[in-house]
Order: sequence, then C-alpha cells, then structure tokens
Amino acid sequence: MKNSFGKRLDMLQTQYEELISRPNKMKENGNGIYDRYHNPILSAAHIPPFWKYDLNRESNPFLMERFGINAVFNAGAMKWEDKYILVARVEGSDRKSFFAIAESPNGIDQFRFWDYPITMPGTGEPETNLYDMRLVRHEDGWIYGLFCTERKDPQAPPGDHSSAIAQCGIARTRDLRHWERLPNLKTRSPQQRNVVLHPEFVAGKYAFYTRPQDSFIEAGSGGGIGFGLSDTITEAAVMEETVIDSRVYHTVYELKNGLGPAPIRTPKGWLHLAHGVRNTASGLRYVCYLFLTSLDDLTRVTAKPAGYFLAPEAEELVGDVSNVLFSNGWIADEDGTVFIYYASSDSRMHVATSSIDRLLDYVLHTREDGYTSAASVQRLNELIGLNRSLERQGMDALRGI
Ligand code: M1P
Repeated sequence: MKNSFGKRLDMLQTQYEELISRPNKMKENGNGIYDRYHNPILSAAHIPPFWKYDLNRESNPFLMERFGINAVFNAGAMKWEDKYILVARVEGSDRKSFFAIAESPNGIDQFRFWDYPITMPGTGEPETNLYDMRLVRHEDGWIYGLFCTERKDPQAPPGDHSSAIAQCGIARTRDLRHWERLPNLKTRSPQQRNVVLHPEFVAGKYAFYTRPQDSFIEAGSGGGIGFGLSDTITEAAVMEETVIDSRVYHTVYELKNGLGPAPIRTPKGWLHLAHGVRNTASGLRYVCYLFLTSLDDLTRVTAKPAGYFLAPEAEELVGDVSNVLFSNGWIADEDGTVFIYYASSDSRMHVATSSIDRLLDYVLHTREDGYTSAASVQRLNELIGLNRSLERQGMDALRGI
C-alpha cells in the first residue's frame, strides 16, 4: 500500500509525463498561409514537478508546491544540435520572469525543460525583471540573447510603484549553458524593449532593430521599429536610429509595434515578423504582421501586406493579459519549413508551421494597406470580379481538371 505522499507523487509524475508525451496534431482548415496546432506547446503545466515541489517527504509531508509558476510565454527560438530549442520566459507566481530552455525533437511537441533555468549574470546595475529573449546566431560565431531588463524608475514619485525603465540586455553563449553578460545597449531613447540583433554584419558593424519609446507603456513620440548600427557588441551603442516601419493611424500597429525574432534571409529579401498594438474598449490588442526588407538596404521595406498575419483566436484570446498574440521566436529549417512560435495572452506558447515559399507568397502577393474603407472595398471588388469571371468558366476549369 502506498501512503498519500507516494500516491500524490506518482500522480504528479504521471500527469507531467502524459502532458509532455501528448502528440500535437495540426488543425484542419487553415488559411493556406500557415497551420495552427491543437495544443499549446509550453505552459505552466509543462514545468517539471522537481521545480515546483520539494520532493522530500520529511520537509514537505503534504507534497505541496513550494515554488509557484504562473506562466510560460514569449520564447526565443533556434535549432541546436538537431533539436528545436525555445528560451522561454518563465514567470513565477511572484511575477518575476527568468529564462529557461525547453527542447523538442520535432519542433511541434514533446518540449521538455532542461534541468535548470538559465542563470543570467548581471551587469552591476540594478535590475528587477528579465524577459522576452531574442536568440540570434550571429556571423561573428556567437549566439546572442537580447532581452528586456527592467527596473523601477528611479525618478518615480513616492507612492508610484509601477513606473519602470526598460532597457535592452545583451548576453552571449557558445553552448546555451554558459552565458556571458555584456553591457546593456545604449541608445538615446529613455525606454527600449523588443530590441533585436541582425544576424549579419552591416558595413562591418553590428546592426540592431530597436523600438524607441517615451514611457514604459506608451510609445509617445517613439515612431515604430528603428534600425541602427554599433561599432562593437561589447560596448554596444546605437546613437542614430532610423525608423523603418512606422506606426500609422487606424492600423493594427497604430499604438505601438516592435520586431519579433531576428529576420530570416530569403532570396527575395529579409523576412520580418513583428507585433502591432492597437487600443480597444477592452484594452490593448496585440497581433503579429509580416513585412519584407531589401537585401541591399535593410532600412527599405519592399513588401508589407495589410493588417495582421496572426491574431489570437478561441482559447488564445484569454489569459493573464487577454487579447495578446506575441512572437519573438521562429525557426527556418533546412527544408524550408518555418516554425513560428507564438504566445497567447501572456500565458502559454503555441506553434504554427508554414514555409519560406508560402510566407514569401503571402508577403509578395497580399495587397498592402489602402488605409481607408473605400480602398478596402475597391480591392475586394477587384478580387470578387476576377473570381466570378473564373467561376463562369466552370468549376472544373477552376479546379484545374
Ligand atoms: O503584455 C503584452 C506584451 O507587452 C509588452 O510588449 P510591448 O513592449 O510591445 O508593449 C511586453 O511586456 C511583452 O512581454 C508582453 O507580451
């Protein structure tokens, strides 16, 4: 006969193993651009029991949680030794985030956390919270993690315990286990989140995508996704930021935007995944969109479909911060498959799959924003007119029979 401690331990281990080994099936009836999957790939439930419980029956006779985990979201991604690696933002019940690596053999399911979270060295400056790592394998040979480092605003008036300063932290590694912390990126902006390192040198310099912002929440005069160069990475400084993708009135990125993962090089240009934010009566709505920049001039946007590419749907709409879809990780595989890792409502991680060919087709052949209802109707009328005339030739002709 097992005692209750033993029974509970078995139950916790069995539940965890069942969750990790559960196959993740592709959803049917996708939109042709990408395919979603039925199950979240990482969540608080994917945290191993040995992180949450003291497994010693003497010191924890009730086998109760001793370390609460609230959510797992906003993961950076890369392929490493044939494994699909996510560096997730793990948020404890104390609201502090930290980074932890989970790996999967196929990029779709069986994501399992490594035994220990990342121990990120500090810079000597005070920092309270770390989150949203963008992983980049740079052509200089290092793997970089750029993330947000946040602390209380020292100028906050007494009694204001919310105002914060966000800056871009930089760390590098060769094995994903040992991380060297470099000084934070210096820019002229008082706030920086969503900073991304470009994977290649540009004119012999390190290139950064930035997101200048006036205050912790509001973009203010911050104009969108910026771009700038730094001579070095060990004392990184971007003193001139060119806005390459602006915020625009009455779009899905009206209030603010920010780059997701590092762009993917394709034969037609650099493919970018970004998030856009607009305000609604029920709060901020975060969606993701795609755009392409020139291979010769990284500041020139060459194609940008109207509206969003991925928006939260069904159960994704609800969570700690509802109506949020956010991505800072994707992997382009050798065969052209693209794994898009996204978080829903600051609570859990999902995957969608597509391919370089499909994403390029989407970016190059979806109409750009016309910025007015009249332009939308004109575009729709053109599409309907073309389709109706094709249909008049007969459905078999349409199906290519
Ligand atoms: O809560 C939604 C997101 O808010 C922030 O994103 P941004 O800097 O664009 O406003 C980040 O805190 C992000 O982690 C979070 O998912």
